[in-house]
Amino acid sequence: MGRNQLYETLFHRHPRNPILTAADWPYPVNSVFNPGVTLLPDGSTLLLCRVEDRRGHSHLSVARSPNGVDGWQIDPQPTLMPDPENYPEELWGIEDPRITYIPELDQYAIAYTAYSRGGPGVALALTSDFKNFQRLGMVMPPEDKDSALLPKRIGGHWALIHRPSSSLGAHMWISYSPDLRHWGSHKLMLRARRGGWWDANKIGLGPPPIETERGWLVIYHGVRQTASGSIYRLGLALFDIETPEQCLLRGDTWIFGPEETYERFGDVNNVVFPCGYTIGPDGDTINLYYGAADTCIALATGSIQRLLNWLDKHGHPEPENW
Ligand code: BMA
Repeated sequence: MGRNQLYETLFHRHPRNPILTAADWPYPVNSVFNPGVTLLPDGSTLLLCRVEDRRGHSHLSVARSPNGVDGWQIDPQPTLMPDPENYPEELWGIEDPRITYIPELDQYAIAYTAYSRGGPGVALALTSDFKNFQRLGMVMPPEDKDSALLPKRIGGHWALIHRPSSSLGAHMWISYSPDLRHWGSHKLMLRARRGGWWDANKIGLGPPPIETERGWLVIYHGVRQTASGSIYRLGLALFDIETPEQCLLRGDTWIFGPEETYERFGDVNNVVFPCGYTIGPDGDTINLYYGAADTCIALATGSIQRLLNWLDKHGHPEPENW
């Protein structure tokens, strides 16, 4: 139940939330949250979950379900562990994966946060079976996170959305590469607002962008600093298909935020943090999977057409980014 029904509800929480918790895990863990998501060719849902152990370090583990709601089969051991001997940037864990299926490679690309003494950076890995992974190493140095690869080349180049941080704020950027290893042509994509806004100073990509006929539909998180800590909420923006750094529409208000107990209270209070979704057979239903309070995994469902309608009504073009 939303706090104020006069705001349109775009995402409806599943009645069985939270759908996955540490209690479901086949080995000892502290928390499971922020999963990357993909629909497998057999129609089942795969979550690549961030799993935190009691050292405080995260690894990634696969949970599969025929209907995306229950009957989860969880890998009996961690699926992808940090490998600090070969990849020192993973010393303190790997976090927050975003999965993109890349038709040209017939592989899934996973953009994740690699965390170490140098800070959090963005790493890439490729897989075709979620058992064997080919690491491409760190592609964006610290401090950078909240990254996903677009599913196809833009003007002949791969495109990676990410969120570097500086003393002037944490904004969304997009960078381009001929080979997934060397990145340049960096462009500012979406700015955090300033001052009293819900998305002031710090924003980041949520799940990978949703490709629509109108453009790339982006769900992003905004972080509000308050006297009792941060509040992570979600906003909407639309970007040009051929020039994804060009923002066509951005909403002013958040569309989803922590309201239920499992979102408000946990290891980190007041966090909803989606890293992936599936699209239903109708091509319109979006099942958004999100970490709740850095503790468990929840599901909310919406309609892509309604998200676009909402942006038409409430969004406006962004002024020149730079
Ligand atoms: C962000 C990321 C997320 C986390 C969120 C709230 O910076 O580290 O993994 O869910 O903070 O703690």
